Amino acid sequence: MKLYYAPLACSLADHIALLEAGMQFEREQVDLRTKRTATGRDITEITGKSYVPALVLDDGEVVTENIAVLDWIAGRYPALGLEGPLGRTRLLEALTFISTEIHRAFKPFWHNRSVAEKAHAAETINRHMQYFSDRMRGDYLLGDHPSVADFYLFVMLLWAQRFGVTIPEEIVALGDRLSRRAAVREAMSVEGLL
Ligand SMILES: N[C@@H](CCC(=O)N[C@@H](CS)C(=O)NCC(=O)O)C(=O)O
Repeated sequence: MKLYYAPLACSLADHIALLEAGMQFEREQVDLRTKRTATGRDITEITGKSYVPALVLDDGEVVTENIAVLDWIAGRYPALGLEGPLGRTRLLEALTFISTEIHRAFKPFWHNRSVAEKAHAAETINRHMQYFSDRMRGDYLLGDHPSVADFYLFVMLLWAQRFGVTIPEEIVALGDRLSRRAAVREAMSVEGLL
């Protein structure tokens, strides 16, 4: 199995999740500007979408889209998911909220849009983070143990720090807890983020 990732990209969530799950995997960095992988391949040969994350499974199947990759990992390592009749639904609900509302809201920062657009985006991001903060019932996003949704949110926290976006204190504290985990430190170290 091989993860194609880029430093500080949303693929960091999958990187952390694979390490947390103790899965055996290779990893290869992708330059998102040139679309070249570290071994000189064009990422478009691996995934026609030309972006990360892309997870190539042992049978050659390629899984893309963060929600799908994280759900796949949680399916194989249920400790990173959520128990109960609505467990998977709640997990997908959180992952989708992060992907389609929070991740997407960072676009004005990545594309260096106007000050007004960035201010509006920062307000949206803070409001969405507050939604999570108001509903946390344990040390982590969905309870007492970290799920793959925490790792995706963690990447959003790093982005918020990078762009100076204010986020609720409870979510900052969640990020601090996550950043002390061995898997998080290893993934960040490999990606050159420490
Ligand atoms: N819909 C994709 C989007 C993934 C995505 O936004 N990847 C970014 C990094 S965070 C990327 O590779 N961007 C480079 C590009 O689109 O050219 C998903 O949810 O996984």
